[in-house]
Amino acid sequence: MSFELPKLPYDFNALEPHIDARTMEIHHGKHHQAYVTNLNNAIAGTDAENLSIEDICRNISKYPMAVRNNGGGHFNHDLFWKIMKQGGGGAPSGALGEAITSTFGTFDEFKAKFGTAGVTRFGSGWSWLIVTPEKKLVVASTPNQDNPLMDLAEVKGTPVMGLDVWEHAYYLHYQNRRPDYIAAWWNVVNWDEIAGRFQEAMK
Ligand code: MN3
Repeated sequence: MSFELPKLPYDFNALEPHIDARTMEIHHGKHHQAYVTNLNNAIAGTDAENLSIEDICRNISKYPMAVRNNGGGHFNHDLFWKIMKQGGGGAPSGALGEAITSTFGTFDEFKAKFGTAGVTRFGSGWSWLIVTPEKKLVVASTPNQDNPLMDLAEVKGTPVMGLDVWEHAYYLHYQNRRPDYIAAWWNVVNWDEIAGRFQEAMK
C-alpha cells in the first residue's frame, strides 16, 4: 500500500482573500505531494507500508528521519486542508466551545494562546490544539513536520486542529508577516470539522 495525495475538499481560490489561490495550489500540489512521494520512497519494502499514517506517527522514533519529516508532513497537511473551508470562521459552539471556554477562560484567550504558539515557533512548524491522554485540551507547538501524535513530541495528544506556520503557507501573500497570516486564518477555520475531531478524541 502506498500513500496518496488527498484531493483538496474545495477549489484553490476558496479561501481567498485570506489564503490566495496560488499559495494553495503550490502548497497542496507541490509541497504536500512531495511529502507523499518521499514518504512512499522512504517506507518502500518496510513494514510501515502496511500501517496507517497515525500508527507510523505514534511509533516515529523507530523510523529514519525521512519518515519523520515526510510522514509528519503528510498527516499534518491532510488535517490542515480539512479543518479549513470557504466561509469558515466564527467561534465553535457545543461541547467544543464549552471545553475551550472552561480550559482557556474565553474564546479570545484561546485564540491568543494558539496564535502566540504559531508566532513564536522559531523557523518552521505548527501550532496545535490537542486532546491529551487525560482528555484535557492543550495548546502546543512542534518544529518542522513533527506533530503531537509522535512518540517523541514534547507534548503528546490527539490533534484536533493544527496551523501550518511554515513560510510556504503564507509567504507569497504575507511575506514576513506571519502574525497577519495567523490573524486572517481564523476566517477560514472549519469549526464543524474540528468539533467532530474533538468528539472523536474525547471517546
Ligand atoms: Mn505546509
